[in-house]
Amino acid sequence: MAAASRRSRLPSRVTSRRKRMPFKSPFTLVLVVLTASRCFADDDHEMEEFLKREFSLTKPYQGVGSFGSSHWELMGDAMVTTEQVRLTADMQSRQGAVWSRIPCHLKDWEMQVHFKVHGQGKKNLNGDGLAIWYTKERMQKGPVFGNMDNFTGLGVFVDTYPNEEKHLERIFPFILAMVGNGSISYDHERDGRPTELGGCNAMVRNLKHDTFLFIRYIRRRLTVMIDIDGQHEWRDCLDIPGVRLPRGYYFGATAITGDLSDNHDIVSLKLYQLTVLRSKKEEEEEEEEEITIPSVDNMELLRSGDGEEGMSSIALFFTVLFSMLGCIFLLIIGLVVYSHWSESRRKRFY
Ligand SMILES: *[C@@H]1O[C@H](CO)[C@@H](O)[C@H](O)[C@H]1NC(C)=O
Ligand SMILES: *[C@@H]1O[C@H](CO)[C@@H](O)[C@H](O)[C@H]1NC(C)=O
Ligand SMILES: [Ca+2]
Repeated sequence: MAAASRRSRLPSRVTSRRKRMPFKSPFTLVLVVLTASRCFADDDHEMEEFLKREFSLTKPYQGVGSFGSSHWELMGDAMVTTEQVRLTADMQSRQGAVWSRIPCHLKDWEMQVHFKVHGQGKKNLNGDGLAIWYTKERMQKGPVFGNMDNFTGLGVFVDTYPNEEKHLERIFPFILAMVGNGSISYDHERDGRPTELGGCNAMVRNLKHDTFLFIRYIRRRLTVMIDIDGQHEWRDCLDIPGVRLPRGYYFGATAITGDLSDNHDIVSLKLYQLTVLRSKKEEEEEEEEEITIPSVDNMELLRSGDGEEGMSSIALFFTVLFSMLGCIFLLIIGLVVYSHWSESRRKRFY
């Protein structure tokens, strides 16, 4: 379709890996593929990246929001200016979205999101956040950062408001990823914790410098990184293998405000096609089991980990409480026994 061009701005991790990956012969390639088992599987493959213009949204956003040539469609309160696509303005009860019109059939890809969240509200008096999507559905309004609930596919949320008051250990804004299969609901009151794949905190509001979010999907491994400190360095946010996403879904970005608000801006979305070398065996395996419903391997493990974490602080509290009570109890028993003993000793002596 559109002409592909080499990317200019690479996360440092990828750049360094590329340099030391020249496969000299098919033999070394096979060797590397064989030895590079699980942990390093995704990093030790040579990669090429091409910007796919038809899935990218960049200045000057030509034709976006009008019928006709644009590959992107606006919805709700979203509007285009010369500087950004503003999903919502800093006003109450807004919903806005921008959706790709073309389904994406790429196997391995990388989405670089240049975004901006800013507003008048003081910390925790702003909301609710924005989301980046790769889903079967498109152009649906709803409660999940402006998209429908029970979506099918991947959502990466920049959640700027803590709805659940209890999680003291979690600092907001918080970036969180979720995979839906059409019947999994996003729990807004709990900031999506029951269904999260993982995430990280990210102080992205009201910054002078540019902020980026980076979503990479290679060989069923989902990696989210952020560059928000103005240092042009990517920081890991989450990295999860065994994420099964069907091909032919749509990219989109949405945002929502409620009682609290913010400007939620997309400066650019850049999608890169990744050309990843696969062994014959891998190719065959992937051909055999075409993914039709999104899912995540070992989701129970991810969840139980979270459960234990939640338990542990309560468990710790009770452990400390009961050991203190136990100590006091033992002390009293000890004192009673001692006084009895010394009394009886006195009686024996006199
Ligand atoms: C979606 O995921 C839930 C929870 O993992 C599961 O119970 C349900 O069967 C899945 N639905 C489909 C259509 O696969
Ligand atoms: C989402 O799915 C859940 C569980 O399958 C269901 O109870 C709920 O009504 C659904 N919500 C919507 C908006 O479809
Ligand atoms: Ca929230």
